[in-house]
Amino acid sequence: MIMRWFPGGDDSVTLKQIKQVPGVSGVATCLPDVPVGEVWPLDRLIALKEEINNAGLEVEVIESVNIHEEIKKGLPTRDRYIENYIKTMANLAAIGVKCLCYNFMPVIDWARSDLATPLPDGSTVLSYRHEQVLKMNPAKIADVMLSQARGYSLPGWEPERLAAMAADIEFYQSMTPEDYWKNIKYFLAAVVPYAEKYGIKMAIHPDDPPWPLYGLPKLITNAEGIRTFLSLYDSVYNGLTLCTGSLGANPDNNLPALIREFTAQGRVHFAHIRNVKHHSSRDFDECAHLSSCGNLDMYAIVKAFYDNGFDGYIRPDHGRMIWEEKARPGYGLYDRALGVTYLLGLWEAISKMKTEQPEENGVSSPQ
Ligand code: CS2
Ligand code: MN
Repeated sequence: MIMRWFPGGDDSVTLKQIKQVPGVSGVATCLPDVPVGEVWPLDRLIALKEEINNAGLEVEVIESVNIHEEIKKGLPTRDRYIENYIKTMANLAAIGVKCLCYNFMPVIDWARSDLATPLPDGSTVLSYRHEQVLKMNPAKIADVMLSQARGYSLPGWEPERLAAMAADIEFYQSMTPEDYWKNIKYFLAAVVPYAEKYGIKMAIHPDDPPWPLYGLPKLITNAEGIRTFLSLYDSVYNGLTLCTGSLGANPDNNLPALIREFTAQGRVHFAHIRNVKHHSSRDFDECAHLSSCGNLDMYAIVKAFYDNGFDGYIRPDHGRMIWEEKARPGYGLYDRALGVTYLLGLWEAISKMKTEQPEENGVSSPQ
């Protein structure tokens, strides 16, 4: 069990606080100030590892090394950025990173229409209203999101990416899904052999929200898209971050079934587990992790991971803002810590039911 943490003073949550959340052994982190496409310097990674280890935590997961737009666009200049990506992977391997989360979303990483929607209990959450998002142009979404970020960087919304946003969106609108798949395949063909060599499990994050937006290609949104993705490079090192909050925003996605399928294949390396409250098939609020607070069955979700031998990393995903906390939207300490405790509680109960059942039935367990 790990939690996401941002270094360099770009987080209201401290490593010491994370260390005090029972059951958390490490963090998923990144170097948010390295421009997308540049190599992450080894000396900075060594210092980062030291800082995290000194707090008694591990740094085996990176979230995310973002992919330069020219790779996603399939431009001839992509090779330089792919080379840099591989150099970054070598540096990550040198500090002992085992799992690399990234995404292949064109231009816009995750999108929401509001980052502080009040719930009846007075907490606030990130929310998404499809009509509202369609009415805003993408630059306006960026403004809304950044103005609500309380001064913290928003992962995936890097300034250099925003500058080119309008032109980039136009570029992708004429790209077919087939072409986009080809660009993903080209990237995987270049990078996965190095993931194998360095012992780093690649773990793509699904598109968030999991449906088309502004005519941009959105491919990693459901079981079928994930099957296609995994077939592009057949290696356990080409795997998934299975984010229940992202995939679960679409009520058509059957989360336990999806988790069973890909976990049993050994392709899920990182689980982001959170609940979501549907208002329609395209409108949702984020919510507390508990099953009763949203539309996902968290017991069935955790059980699907457990039953299929999941041995990767888990983190709670976005939390609500509660108890007057002032933090990066989605990434306060309190509600994520409650999420950790709930998820570990489910895990303990499920694992004990499994191991204790045979004795209860009078059947002796195998020696
Ligand atoms: C999102 C993303 O899952 C999340 O928490 O906020 O920022 C996610 O980390 C990236 O899209 C993964 O590459
Ligand atoms: Mn996620």
